[in-house]
Amino acid sequence: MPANYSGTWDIVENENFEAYMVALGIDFATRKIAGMLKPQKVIEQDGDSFDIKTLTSFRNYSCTFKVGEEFEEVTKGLDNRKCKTLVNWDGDKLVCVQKGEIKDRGWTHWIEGDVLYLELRCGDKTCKQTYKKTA
Ligand code: YOG
Repeated sequence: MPANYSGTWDIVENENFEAYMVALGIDFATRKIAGMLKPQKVIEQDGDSFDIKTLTSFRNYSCTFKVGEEFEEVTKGLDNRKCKTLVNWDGDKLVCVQKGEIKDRGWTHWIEGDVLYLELRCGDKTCKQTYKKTA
């Protein structure tokens, strides 16, 4: 039985997001707006099937996948790149590799109680986000 990430999670910490966005090539004006946002994750999980929505007042991003099955991800509204994306379990951690133009890109999620962690990696830059469960 894998861990259950389902729920609504509100951001409480967002460390190094600016450097992560620079590494992704996001322009200055967009970074200034994005840096003010308080993203919410709405996660629906059924076993190995995930729907992760990242919601903000500026833009939303939605990603649907099955653990262990590579898919074509287009990071629409983010850096608008195409990746071959694969998410795997590492114990109860969700480890994502986004293969594409940018090397060493991916993210990792894990949960401790009602806290959801997310590490976003782009090259040698890592953004560390923390979310609290609100529903
Ligand atoms: O999440 O891959 O939970 O998809 C990363 C933002 C700002 C847009 C968000 C809107 C990277 C302008 C998704 C931000 C910055 C800045 C919220 C992270 C890029 C553009 C939509 C992500 C995974 C894991 C699931």
